[in-house]
Amino acid sequence: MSPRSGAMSATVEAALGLGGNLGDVREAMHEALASFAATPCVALVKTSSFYRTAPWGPIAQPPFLNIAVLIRTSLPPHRLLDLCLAIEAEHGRVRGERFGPRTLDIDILCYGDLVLADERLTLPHPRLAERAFVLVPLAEIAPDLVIGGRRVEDAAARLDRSGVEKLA
Ligand code: PH2
Ligand code: MG
Ligand code: MG
Repeated sequence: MSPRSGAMSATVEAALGLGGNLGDVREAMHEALASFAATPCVALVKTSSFYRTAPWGPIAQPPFLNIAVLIRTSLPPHRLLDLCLAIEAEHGRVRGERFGPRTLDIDILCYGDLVLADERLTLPHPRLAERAFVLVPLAEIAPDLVIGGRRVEDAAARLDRSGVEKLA
């Protein structure tokens, strides 16, 4: 079968974390999901509920909206990163302060079992294990997924989830 025959070959399951706290983040996330779904080499598998989450990190800022998404993709990891950055840019993302407020952040949490670290990308995401705003939404859609040797649901259970509120 030729690689142009339509079906995605050699796909990998990847998990993405989306977050934002500036502007209409819910709308930005719906549009981002539509952009992923419209990309030929990407299929949406599952999307979590929306969560309102207390800001994590050293900066005082408004609460975030966070979701997790499972996709299947035939894009190699750095092309998937390019796609995530392009979708962020469509939503007015201006790279400001590290860990600071943003319209839409799209992080690759894991890409199959791939372990990788270069100047652009570290997989699995290096701060996953300490972030309830990532692991609680991800545990909703992929409790049995194993990242870095630990089930997502078990990793989420170790964290203080008091700042993470599932929205209706
Ligand atoms: N993203 C950050 C910094 N802090 N806090 C929450 N609750 N959610 C986020 O998505 C988030 C954050 C930088 O990527
Ligand atoms: Mg982030
Ligand atoms: Mg990011």
